Amino acid sequence: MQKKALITGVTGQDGSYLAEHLLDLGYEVHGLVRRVALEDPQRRFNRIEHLLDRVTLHAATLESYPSIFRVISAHKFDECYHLAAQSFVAESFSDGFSTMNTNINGTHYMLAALRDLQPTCRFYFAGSSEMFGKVPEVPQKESTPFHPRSPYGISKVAGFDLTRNYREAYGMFCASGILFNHESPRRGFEFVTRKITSAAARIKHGKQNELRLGNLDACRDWGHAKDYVRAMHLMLQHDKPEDFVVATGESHTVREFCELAFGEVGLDYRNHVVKDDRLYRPAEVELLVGDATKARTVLSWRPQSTFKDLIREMIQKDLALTAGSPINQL
Ligand code: G4F
Repeated sequence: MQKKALITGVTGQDGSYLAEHLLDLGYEVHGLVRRVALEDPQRRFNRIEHLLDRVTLHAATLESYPSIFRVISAHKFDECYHLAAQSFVAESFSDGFSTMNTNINGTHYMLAALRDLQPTCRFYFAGSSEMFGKVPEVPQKESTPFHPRSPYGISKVAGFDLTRNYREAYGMFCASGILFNHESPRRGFEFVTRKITSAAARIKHGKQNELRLGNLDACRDWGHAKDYVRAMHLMLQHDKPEDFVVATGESHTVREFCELAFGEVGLDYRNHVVKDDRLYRPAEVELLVGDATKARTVLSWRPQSTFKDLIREMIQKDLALTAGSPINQL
């Protein structure tokens, strides 16, 4: 029997890799997208352009329970991957209210609609290492207490708690992935990794002079998004609903990322990166590094891409983009 999956956030980095992965596994893939995206496909669907004839898209928004209810009442899904969110931490400081609204209510609407209409559908919630925030231990694992440091992190803790509550209260198969930072050539330009690789490529091609960054000493555990979507799928194939940390176990500073990325194009980052105090966050998460022992042992999940592979792939794509190559197959 062909399985049917619903992905919220299918047009994003993770959604696009997950859709590809599920299609390769023989799934029928459906995605929730905002109506504005359907009206502007060239810009909004650039990450899933190559999949458009193989996925079914439905107009709905996380702000509207009726729109979600309508889609879930019209189709029977085996698995639901809830990835859509306002995911830029810095933006959550500027507008915490809309981040909370979208991320918390959106998750609650998805869970409530599934409980009422399809309680046997397996549910994946995109939790985040931002939930750990001011970390009480290193590395962080499933049992590490949360201390979020941004409205975004707080909204993800609420989503995590809602997911666990639906599992405990209604016996639904609801699992959360606690995913550490994961990047790729499909990453949005507002996130620091893509900001760095695109700037390095543009500086190399003489299209930009400097790169302004905030905290260069923050440490992150950066993996490849393509590896991380495999973990999401494995979580929903497990015999019981549980939460898993997904991470590489390696942590690097933003400065090291700069050094390697600029090094890839033969430049010294120290000649181009300018520290800008305005880009610091009101409260910073200084150090994240995950212990994915549980995912490794229970799900047999392993990341394939190394930190250097990831940077090289992102730089190559940004060099091609900057040189004016077509953006297909990003
Ligand atoms: O790339 P970032 O914006 O990612 P951040 O805040 O770690 O969050 C990402 O990973 C989370 C998983 O842990 C996800 F849940 C979340 O949705 C998102 O995908 O920033 C990384 C670090 C921060 O410490 C930030 O302060 O880079 C530092 N940084 C320094 N200068 C900068 C900049 N970040 C950005 N975006 N832009 C800067 O100019």
